[in-house]
Amino acid sequence: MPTPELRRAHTIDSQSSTANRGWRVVAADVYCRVPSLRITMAQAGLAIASGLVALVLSLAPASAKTSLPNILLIVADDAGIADIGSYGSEIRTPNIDSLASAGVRFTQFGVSATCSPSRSMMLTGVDSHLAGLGNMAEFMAPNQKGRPGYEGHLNDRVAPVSALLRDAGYHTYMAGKWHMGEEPEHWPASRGFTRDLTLIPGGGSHMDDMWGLKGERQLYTQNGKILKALRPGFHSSDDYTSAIIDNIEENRGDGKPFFAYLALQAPHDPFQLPDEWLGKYKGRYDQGYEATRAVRIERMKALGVLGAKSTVFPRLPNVPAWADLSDEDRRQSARKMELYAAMVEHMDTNIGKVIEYLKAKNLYDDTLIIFLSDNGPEGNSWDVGPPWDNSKFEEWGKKGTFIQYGAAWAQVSAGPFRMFKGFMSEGGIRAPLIIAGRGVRDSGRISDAVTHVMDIPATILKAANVAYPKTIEGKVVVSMQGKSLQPVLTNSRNAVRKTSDWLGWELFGNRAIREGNWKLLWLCKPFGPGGWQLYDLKADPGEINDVAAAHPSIRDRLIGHWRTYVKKNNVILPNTSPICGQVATNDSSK
Ligand SMILES: [Ca+2]
Repeated sequence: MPTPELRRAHTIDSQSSTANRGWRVVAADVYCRVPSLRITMAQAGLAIASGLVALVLSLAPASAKTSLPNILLIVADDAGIADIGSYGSEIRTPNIDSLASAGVRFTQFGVSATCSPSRSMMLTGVDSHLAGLGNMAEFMAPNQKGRPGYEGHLNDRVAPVSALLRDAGYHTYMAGKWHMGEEPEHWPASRGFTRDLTLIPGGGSHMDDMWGLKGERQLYTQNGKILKALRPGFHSSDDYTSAIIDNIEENRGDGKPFFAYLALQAPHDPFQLPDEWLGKYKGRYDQGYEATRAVRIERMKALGVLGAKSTVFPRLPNVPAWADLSDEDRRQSARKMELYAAMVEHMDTNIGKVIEYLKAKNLYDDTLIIFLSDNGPEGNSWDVGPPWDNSKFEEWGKKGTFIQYGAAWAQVSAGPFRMFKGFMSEGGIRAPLIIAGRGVRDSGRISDAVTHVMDIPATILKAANVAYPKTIEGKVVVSMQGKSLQPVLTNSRNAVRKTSDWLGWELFGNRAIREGNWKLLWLCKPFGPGGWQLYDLKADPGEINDVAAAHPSIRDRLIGHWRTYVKKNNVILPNTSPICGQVATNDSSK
């Protein structure tokens, strides 16, 4: 592979102060949004009823070098666990799959149900309700505003792994979507990244037009300064990847390791691709979503990433059977999935460019590579108006069009799991996680260890031999909650938690507690009963058999964990939520 040219084609505004941002992003322009999906009570009946020196010595073989590892963190935006080839997808992802072959695939990896809460935990190792993203900034409820943990950006009581690694002598590069604060003091450049190419808000066009949901101009930065324009022909996956490679190449060989955060915007909607990618999956989805989903689930079982007797959450009541669609509806629906699949493969191709670059420069073996998705697939849809224009079918997927695939195909992306992005059921909070490279032993393993996105910083800090601090810039830092995945990566133990350890979730008023294979779930009506349900995720990953009545003592113990979780993390249930409407804020038990 040729040495990448350093790109300086973006136009930088040398003034980066807020005052110069006359086109400042409107806070309501949210992409990482919440469900507009609404199903009726009757329809929902189905769902309800079915109701590193020391570390180097331990991470690497004794004969291995004692230098610090490079770290590459690759994040897909809204990719479902079943969208990745090595997790059962028909979508071609050979490069991500090569990481799976060289490393470990995790099957029980928990994230939050939307972007910014997940990302806050992924960079800090601390629960989102303590890190400042107790709710998404865009949906902060009146009773949450102004409260600690609900700043809507990474607050000053957490220590981002980027800042800790920078202070430990790492180069720290970021390219991609940020979504954790829009003021200059919140930007990546202010939170530990020495180089960046960043889409600051939660989403937008993948192309050079910089459009937000209403066609307004989105805020981008490069190395801490506002970008006035993107390179003509820009595509998010191509350009973020090039930026990361350019950054690594620029300082290669200077003796310092790097931490590179490739925060891809794909396959988040709008589905948009370079022209040569638009026809990649033509005709591939004419069989429809039920058939595609069934094949994926069988492949997941055959691959061993899903138990052979696993339950499957049924097709949602508001999703019509493929056979009942008109020919024109089938044509349009299949085309949306063709574009989505191409988004995933195009993203994978770019990930392949980084892997190829690392191998060509003899950096691969010294790099710990982490791939994950930040939340479940997006099953909710926007009503998008002008200037977006979807009126010409043959133009779909090009600049200026806004294609999204809706609940039916999101259920395909979620495999057997219940619901999708925005929900605390497994379809919203179970994501692919693959870790390969330096320090990972015994390639091609599948791990069912219960893991969480808060474990990512703990794993990175352990690999880099950096201690988690008690204070940062004179302020006390919230204690690390994540656990290093090192025991699993070194294949010394297939667990980082005891079976009695538990994890908690809350977003938009919906809640979950996981202890071993037990999961306590609270979904508001009509998505759940507006009360606790209990599931055995080993037997029932589809969360269709509520066993609370059969196991009251387990249910009550996990409710106790919920109360502890609320207290420990200062959880304030929102008094209004985009999914649940009015939430009973004092309801902590039933
Ligand atoms: Ca996301």
